[in-house]
Amino acid sequence: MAHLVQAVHARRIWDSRGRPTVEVEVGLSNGVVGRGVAPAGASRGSREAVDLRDGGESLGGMDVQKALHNIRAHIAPAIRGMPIADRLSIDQRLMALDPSATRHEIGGNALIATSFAVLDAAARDASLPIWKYLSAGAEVRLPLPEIQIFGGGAHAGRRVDIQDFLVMPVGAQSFDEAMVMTAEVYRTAGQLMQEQGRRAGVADEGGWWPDFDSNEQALEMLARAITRAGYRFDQVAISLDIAASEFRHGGFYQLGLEGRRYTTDEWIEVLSGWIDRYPILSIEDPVAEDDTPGMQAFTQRWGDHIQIVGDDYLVTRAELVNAAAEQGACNAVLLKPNQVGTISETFSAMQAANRFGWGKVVSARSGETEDVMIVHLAIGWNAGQLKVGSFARSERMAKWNEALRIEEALGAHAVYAGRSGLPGCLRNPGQA
Ligand code: 2PG
Ligand code: MG
Repeated sequence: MAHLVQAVHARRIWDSRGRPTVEVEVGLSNGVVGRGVAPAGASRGSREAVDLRDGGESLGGMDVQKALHNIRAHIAPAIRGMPIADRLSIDQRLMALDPSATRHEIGGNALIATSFAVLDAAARDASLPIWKYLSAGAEVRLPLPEIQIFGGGAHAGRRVDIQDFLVMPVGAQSFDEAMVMTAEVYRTAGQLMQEQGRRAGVADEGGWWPDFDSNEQALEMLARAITRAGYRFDQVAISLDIAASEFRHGGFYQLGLEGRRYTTDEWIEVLSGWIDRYPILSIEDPVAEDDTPGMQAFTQRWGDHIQIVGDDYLVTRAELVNAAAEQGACNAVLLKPNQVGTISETFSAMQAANRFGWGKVVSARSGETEDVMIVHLAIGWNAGQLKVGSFARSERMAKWNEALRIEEALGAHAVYAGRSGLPGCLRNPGQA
């Protein structure tokens, strides 16, 4: 018998920054309940689905009562009575409630929390873990993780301009070993900061607070931490999220820390120098979301050597992935479900990336909860890469730990993506 959506319950909960967010529970006619939680970004692309917030004085304007109201008044009646097995139709009904790209009427937070809850309920109804429900028997791999060691940009009061200094354990043999390598590098980086009198707590996603005199100094410190932890750069490589939309003003890339401003061409020269000097294997949003010529020039120069990920630039939308591929911009997509609104649309963006042989990085947001849905998406869809912030704070660790449990459940069938999670034909950073 088909089990139907019977009840949709919305509540306010709190995220890792202590801000309100939306949680939804979807109850089925057979008593099964699925849950979903909306994450929240701090460095947001202007084309993203919006988090509907109440504005006004209370809670800094960030309360979510309007989004909760929309779930109760509009979403619940629209999906009640639909068969849970027909998840795509439910997502389509959600999309039809607010067809605008930015979902500003109904709220991207209301949509994604519901879409997540529906998937959770469908998997529970099938008595399967979400990753297994999604994979439907197809090949899965444990993702290559990207783990933040220093946080910056919008996640650290703009103490440095670059947002994420991350590592990728490309040379690990298993996800378990990848976590060991990460733990060693994270700990060593903390020790180095301590030795230099620069250890000052952590940023929003758990990476060490970036007390540096220049952006490049953070890169030097990261490379040193990898080496001191006992790894070669073909085992643990560097990845950067520049989040460049955040510091492009008036047509210039303006580095606050260094008091310098650059044209697009000059900025690409700065990044190229870093790629020449450090074992960088991936760069996200090297230029701003509206700098298409810059993204094309950067991809032309580096697209055969490193992964170039579009986050603000692509906002998890299939049509933007298609357009970028046609223009020769980017060779990988960041997949953040709340950036677009529903799981189905996130999947479409991934399928578009698949058609071009691009890399796919499933990503959490800087504002998170203990929810681990994102890990199941990365594994169940065989995306190859996963980014959920640093190696501290439980909203991050919950996700790495969930991947370890899934690796164990897969037993002898577990395959760690490692380097194969990246697009093909990149350079060997060991020779950088
Ligand atoms: C990003 C994310 C995660 P935010 O830019 O990739 O690091 O940040 O969620 O603030 O957009
Ligand atoms: Mg980003």
